[in-house]
Amino acid sequence: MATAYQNLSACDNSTVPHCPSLRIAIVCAEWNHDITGNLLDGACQTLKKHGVKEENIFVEQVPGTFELTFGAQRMAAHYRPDAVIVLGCVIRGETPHFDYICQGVTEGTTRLNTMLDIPVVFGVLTTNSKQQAIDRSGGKYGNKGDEAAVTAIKMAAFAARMK
Ligand code: DLZ
Repeated sequence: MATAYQNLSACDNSTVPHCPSLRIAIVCAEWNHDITGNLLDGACQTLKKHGVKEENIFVEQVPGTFELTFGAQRMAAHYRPDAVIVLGCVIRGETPHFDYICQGVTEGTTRLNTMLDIPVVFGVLTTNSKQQAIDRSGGKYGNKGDEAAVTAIKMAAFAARMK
C-alpha cells in the first residue's frame, strides 16, 4: 500500500507481465465516489497499459465497501475472470462503523482468497482523513488503484503458473 515511506505506484514496470488474454473483474464501492472513481480510473489505465483488453475488464458498482465481498464473489461466478479487484474507501468517522466495515471487508476478502481458485486483490483505502485518501488515489502517494491492478496481473500470472 502507498504510505509516506513507500509509493508502490512507482514500481518497476519491467517486472509486470504483458497479459493480453487476461480477464479482470473490478468491483467498486460508491461510498466516497470521488475517491473510488480515481481508484477505478487508475486500475483500468494500469491494466490497459500492461496489455489487458478493454473488453476483458468487467466493472460493477456496489453501494459501500461492506458490500465488496458479496460483489467480488458474484463477479467471480458471473464473469469467470482470472482475478478480481475490490476497490473502496473507508474514512474514519466518529462512530465504530469504520472498524466494523474494515474488519468485514478484510475478513471477507481473505475468505474469498481461500474459497475461490482465483486471487481477490484488496484495493481498499482505510484512512483517518479525507486528505489521506486523496493523497493515495492519484495524489502525492500514488494511486492504490494502480497498485491493485499490478497486483492482480502478477497474482493471475502466479495462479496460472501454479495450476
Ligand atoms: C455506513 C458507512 C459509513 C459510515 N462509512 C463508509 C465509508 O467510509 N466507506 C464506505 O465504503 N462505506 C461506508 N458505509 C457504508 C457501508 O459500507 C455499507 O454500504 C452499509 O453499512 C450497508 O451495508
